[in-house]
Amino acid sequence: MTDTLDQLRGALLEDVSKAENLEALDAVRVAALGKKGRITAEMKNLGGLDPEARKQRGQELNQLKGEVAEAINARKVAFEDAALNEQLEAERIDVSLPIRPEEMGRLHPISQTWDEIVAIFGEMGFTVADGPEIEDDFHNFTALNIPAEHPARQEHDTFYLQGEDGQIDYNSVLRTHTSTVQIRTMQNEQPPIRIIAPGRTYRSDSDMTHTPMFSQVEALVIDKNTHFGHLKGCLQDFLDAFFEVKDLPLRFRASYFPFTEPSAEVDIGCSRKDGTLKIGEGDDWLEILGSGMVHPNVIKACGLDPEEYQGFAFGMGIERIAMLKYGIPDLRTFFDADMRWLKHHGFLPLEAASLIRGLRP
Ligand code: 2U9
Repeated sequence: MTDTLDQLRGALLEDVSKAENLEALDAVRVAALGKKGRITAEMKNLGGLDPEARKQRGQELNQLKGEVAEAINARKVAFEDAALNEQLEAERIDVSLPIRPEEMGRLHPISQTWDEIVAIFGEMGFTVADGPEIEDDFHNFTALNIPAEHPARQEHDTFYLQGEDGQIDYNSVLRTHTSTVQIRTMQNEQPPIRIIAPGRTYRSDSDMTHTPMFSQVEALVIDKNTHFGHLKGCLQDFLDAFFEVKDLPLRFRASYFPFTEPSAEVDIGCSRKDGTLKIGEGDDWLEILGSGMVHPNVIKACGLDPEEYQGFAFGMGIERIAMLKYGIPDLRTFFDADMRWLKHHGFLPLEAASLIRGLRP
């Protein structure tokens, strides 16, 4: 190779190494290898040489062309790598930073407790049943063995709706319990039945411990051989899971409800020391729910044969058990829509209740 070609090589490789960015590098490429480039010009001169010299010079030029192209490409890759690294550095994300706006929202303790109840009973093989909040007299009272003039009707402090004539319509009530849902289920489905009915209920009652609207969950199991032992086992399993206490002490006290016979109120073991309630320890008792074997009249009213089918039912207030589990002292605060209260007592959405992940520790 002649000195001139060596000089050309030296000059071009220097240009390549001096190019400061992709644009400058491309200019070097055009100046060397483009249509009017220096190597291209040398190629064009080959025609004037004799064959032997042309062959020799052609080979040298091709080699030079390859070397320069390779140098340009290597520098290009280096620029691209540097640009990518710069971009990655600029867009670095600190994954350990806490999320911001999403953390603001809270699940209301009633929603959380409701979800927990559904998760536990779901795991036990119950399905969730739903029904209307405006009911007729039959589903709210008569089918539940509460006939007209029965004192329980007064006790329920029922909200009646107004008829078209402006008078009270005694056949149109805001349901006073979710038992209406169980009645509808028994009317429409064949046993075995295993459902829970969580829902809003209404009673014209308002003081420290009562609000006109409150949430209830009731359960119903109907089959051919269901007995009180099943009720006991079911309540033990549910209450153990809900209060997260193994073998939570339970006490059944004989009671009376028109829709169950026999009926029992259920207490759980607790201690009350220095005004602090602890569930599952101590030798005090706390009433938690009502229960019993479904009254034969109720089974009959739903079109089933009480000689063939029997079962158990129970009901509890969701606000009440939420207050006990989460130490919320005042029932009425559930309905104040106070954001500070919700921030304190509410739950992060990502802590949604599930038995698979375990209820809250
Ligand atoms: C059907 C048959 C029987 C559901 C029952 C109770 C006892 C009970 C109260 C607890 C507190 C309501 O929220 S509360 O005020 N409930 O004491 N509930 S037995 O019995 C039924 C339900 C449906 C067809």
